[in-house]
Amino acid sequence: MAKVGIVMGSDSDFPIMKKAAEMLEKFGIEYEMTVISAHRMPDVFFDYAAGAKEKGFKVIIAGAGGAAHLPGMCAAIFPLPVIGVPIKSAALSGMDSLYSIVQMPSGIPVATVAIDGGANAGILAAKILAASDDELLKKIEAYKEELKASVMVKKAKMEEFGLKYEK
Ligand code: RP5
Repeated sequence: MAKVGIVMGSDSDFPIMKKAAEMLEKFGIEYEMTVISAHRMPDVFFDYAAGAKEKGFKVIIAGAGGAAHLPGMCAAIFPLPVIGVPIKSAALSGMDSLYSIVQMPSGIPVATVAIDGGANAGILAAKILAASDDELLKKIEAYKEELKASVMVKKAKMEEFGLKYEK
């Protein structure tokens, strides 16, 4: 059963939102991904958000651009955590998406990641699930070690070229 719902306002959001899916796959978390526009198909949207808990979702990752109401409206209906991904828009470079998603009224939080922060949304969803899943927590700790190792490789390469780190 999918534990995470990934929803985006348009297929044009997919290149960013697939990064969330890739992270969930890395951690072995089942997810369901779909396109639903809160503005263009409000009835379909409402059924999705209202049925998400019964489907077994523990977290929803919602991405949208422009007047980005999808994450906030998911959070208004779904009682568990919603992570919002502001998609970079053509007109305002994603500032519109960011403000639309992050400025939620008190009582209805959306955990907003960076503009185009699809990967971090996936990691954050994994961390939320890891609070009650020790096996998953171990995978996240291993991932943190991977990140450190990748920077150590970069550090070594830099030093090879004579650039010293001061510490
Ligand atoms: C939003 O409008 C979507 O999330 C997308 O980021 C943006 C543009 O949608 P399209 O015109 O590409 O379908 O609802």
